[in-house]
Amino acid sequence: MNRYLFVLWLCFSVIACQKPSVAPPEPELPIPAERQLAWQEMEFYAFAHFNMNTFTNMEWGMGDEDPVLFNPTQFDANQWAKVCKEAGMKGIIITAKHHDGFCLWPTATTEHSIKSSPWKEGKGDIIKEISEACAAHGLKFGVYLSPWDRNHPDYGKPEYIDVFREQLRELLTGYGDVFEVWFDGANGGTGYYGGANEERRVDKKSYYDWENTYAIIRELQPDAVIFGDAGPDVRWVGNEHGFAYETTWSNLMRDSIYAGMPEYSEKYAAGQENGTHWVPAEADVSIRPGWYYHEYEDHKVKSLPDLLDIYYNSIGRNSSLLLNFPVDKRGLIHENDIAQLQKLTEKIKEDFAENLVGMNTAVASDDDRGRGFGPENAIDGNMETYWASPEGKVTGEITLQFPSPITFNRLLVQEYIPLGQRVKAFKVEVQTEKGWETVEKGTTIGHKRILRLQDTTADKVRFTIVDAKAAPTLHNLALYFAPKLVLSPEVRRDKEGRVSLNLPEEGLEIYYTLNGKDPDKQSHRYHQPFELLEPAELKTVSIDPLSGKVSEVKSVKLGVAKKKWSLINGADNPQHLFDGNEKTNYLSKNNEVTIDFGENLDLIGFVYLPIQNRYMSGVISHFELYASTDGAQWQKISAGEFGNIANSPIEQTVHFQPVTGRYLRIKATKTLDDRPASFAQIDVLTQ
Ligand code: FUL
Repeated sequence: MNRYLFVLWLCFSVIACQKPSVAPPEPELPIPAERQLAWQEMEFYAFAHFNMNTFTNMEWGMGDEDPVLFNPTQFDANQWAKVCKEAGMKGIIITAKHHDGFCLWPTATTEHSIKSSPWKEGKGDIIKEISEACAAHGLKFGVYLSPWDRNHPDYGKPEYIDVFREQLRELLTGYGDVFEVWFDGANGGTGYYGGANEERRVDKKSYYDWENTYAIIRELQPDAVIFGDAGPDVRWVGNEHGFAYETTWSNLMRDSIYAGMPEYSEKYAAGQENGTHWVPAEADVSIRPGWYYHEYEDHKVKSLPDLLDIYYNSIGRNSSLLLNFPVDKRGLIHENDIAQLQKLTEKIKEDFAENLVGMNTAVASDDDRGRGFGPENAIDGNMETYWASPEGKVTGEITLQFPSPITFNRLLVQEYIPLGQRVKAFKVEVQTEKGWETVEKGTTIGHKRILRLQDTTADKVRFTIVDAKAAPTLHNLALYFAPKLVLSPEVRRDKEGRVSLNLPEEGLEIYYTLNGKDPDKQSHRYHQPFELLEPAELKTVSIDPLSGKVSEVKSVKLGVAKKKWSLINGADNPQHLFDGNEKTNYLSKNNEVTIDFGENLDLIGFVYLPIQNRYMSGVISHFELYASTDGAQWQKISAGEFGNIANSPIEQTVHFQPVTGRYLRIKATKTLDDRPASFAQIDVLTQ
């Protein structure tokens, strides 16, 4: 063979070896469009609710707000972008206009915008600064534009649709690439509407003529995905707590749905196996109870266990995660929110630090399509290659064999979605002395499915697709060992004086002391709730027996138990006052609560935990306290105001001169909203 022919032969052989020698699976419709595939890769990105509501302490503004109110003191788009980038988020979607109609850019369509605000003397442009900061930090940029506009005089009339479309054009032409356009399903109702102050309902199905609005987006930003209840590209997950479903299809019966339809969440949000269009789910959730900033929620930023649940129940269930920051009045992401976000990011990094399926793992399948579609493609780290069952076969197995036993508690699996979502049922098994044992069963996979499993040790793991719509494909199968989340236990004491210590994760040991010393492995080991009637300082710690990692010590000062306490002349549900559960509330009848301790106590203080609900009612701002030994003669022991309780509804403690009393009366002389006084919990301090 001459040299030229040899080189040609070599090239052919190399290509022939690499290229699959059998046909790839036929696409199983529906399949994602290019723009959707690019979006699927993003997985985790930020929502920023920052607009007029930030300055009026509202969630839904009425539309009559004075633009003069919009005036952030330290707005810094780079701070937002830096925080998001460092957390591994891939983009930011900003509320360019919320329901109140105030526009964050100098639009030509209305005077109700940043132009009329004092910020930068009306010459500023928040959208410009955010889009530029995103570009500078390598983040994608998206816009939320509320279809409902409670300010515009023409809302509800055909003329408004032109205004809305013009606003969209401005946003899609003036600020570079847009990755997602977000349309809210909340539409129509009361509003100011240019001074009309009336209710305007619209026909959600026809008023917006969505098809022609979408056409503008396709023309100006062909790569942008459009979000709405019904897509067309990305759909709402159907709740605002950030959870997708055990069974989550990206396929949707799109033509049966319109934005804001009442039965959407129940009937459509999980997608449908036989859905006609590819419209994957996006889980939107705020890091605080509200979407907008309220100082009174500074202590309510979601905990790490809550954020982890959101992560695993969204990204781990075939959905993306759109995590909202209620940007504060300064124009910054609040430090409490950043702290929690960082904890989440670090924990996720830790959980997925090392894929245990590696170079030394032997992989086999019961059957595959042939050369180019073998099981090695599911573990090669290459997202373009995949394992596939033969055409017509709707099951399949991949077995992983490790040189020595591994311990894992996370399984991550991905279908090759460019060919459609196929898997309907799967199971995970490990080989034990007794044979194959099932560790977990599941339904859908889609773009990504992550299972949180018990710690499992084995050297052979089998992943079986039990049923699928068509020959299954997998392009990634990985196992991880996530270290335990070693947090100090939550302490609760109920009315009977039973103390329980709770952790979000199983498998940790809990130790405690009652003598003021820091607990360690020599201290009391907690197994079940125990009775503690006397006042004590309870210190607790949790320890991971595997890694030896120890949590911070938590110290709680417990007063006298409430076993003998009773309420005199109370309203319904008196137990809610003393049950140690901050999620239940007691609503007083007459702004007064009188407690009988069942014995004389040497009182030195009173503790009030106001209602912790998202929407508060009856929060006490002014109070008087009275004590009595016989329930007849009353002595006033304290009176005052809970100064900042509107902004910071945390536990309030009142200290007073020592007094002996069997009875205590709390009189609410004023509540914030003049509704009957409410209580999440009350307690007393004794000598
Ligand atoms: C909802 C809106 O009404 C909320 O105010 C918030 O913007 C949330 C993301 O969507 O439908």
